Amino acid sequence: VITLYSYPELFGVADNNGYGLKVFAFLRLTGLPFTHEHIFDASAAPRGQLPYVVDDGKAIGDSEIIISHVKDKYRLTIDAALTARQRDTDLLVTRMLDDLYWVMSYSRWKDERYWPAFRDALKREHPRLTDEGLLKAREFNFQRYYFAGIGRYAPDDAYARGLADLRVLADLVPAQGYVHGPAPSSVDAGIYGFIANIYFYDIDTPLKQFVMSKDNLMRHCRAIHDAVMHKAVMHK
Ligand SMILES: N[C@@H](CCC(=O)N[C@@H](CS)C(=O)NCC(=O)O)C(=O)O
Repeated sequence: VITLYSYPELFGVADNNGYGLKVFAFLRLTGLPFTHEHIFDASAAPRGQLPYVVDDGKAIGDSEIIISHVKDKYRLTIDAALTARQRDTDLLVTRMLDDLYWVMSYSRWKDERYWPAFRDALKREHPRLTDEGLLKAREFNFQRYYFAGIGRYAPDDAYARGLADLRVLADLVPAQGYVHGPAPSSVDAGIYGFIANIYFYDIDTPLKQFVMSKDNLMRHCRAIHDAVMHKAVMHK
């Protein structure tokens, strides 16, 4: 039995964090049963980061390790047909999404233009969050951004990174179907995790403006969203 522990929903998206939403979407696409627990406190997680799963009593952290664990253990075929080259692409995309993660997070917590909208959405949808708790989270994130490097960037320079990442995704995602063909594979769940957390947000950042200008990214995002929110099984 799998329990997924990840951050809470926002703007109709099942997790406001790209990594957690990737695992949620992956599990839903495979049809594997799981329970989803939304938490804010990451301290119980392996390495203190979300998401993590507990599978038959074993705690496993890191979205990529979780996905490869469940693929092995439950003999999932979602990625079985991929070539070595496609697997290499998946790794490159996954690492690039790590870069986009920082820019996206920066836009929410650090850019004074968008922080109020993000804060208000969190407070509206999760009334138990306090101003004090949000301030602490914000200061913690400022530290993370500083040490990761992105915190030393002026907003326009930060967005230049994120927009370069999004441009590559816009070139990769086809007009119809999914990255590696007519059915989604795990890389589509990963892309959804991050794009949905931009596209469905009512916060008009440069990242969102870019996504809104790309029909293929929007279509891909909506297709995965419909599949995972309505529990359609697209793979056995
Ligand atoms: N490589 C990890 C990254 C997960 C991650 O960055 N989680 C962040 C989301 S904000 C987190 O839990 N941060 C809290 C912390 O670092 O203390 C994965 O793929 O799951």
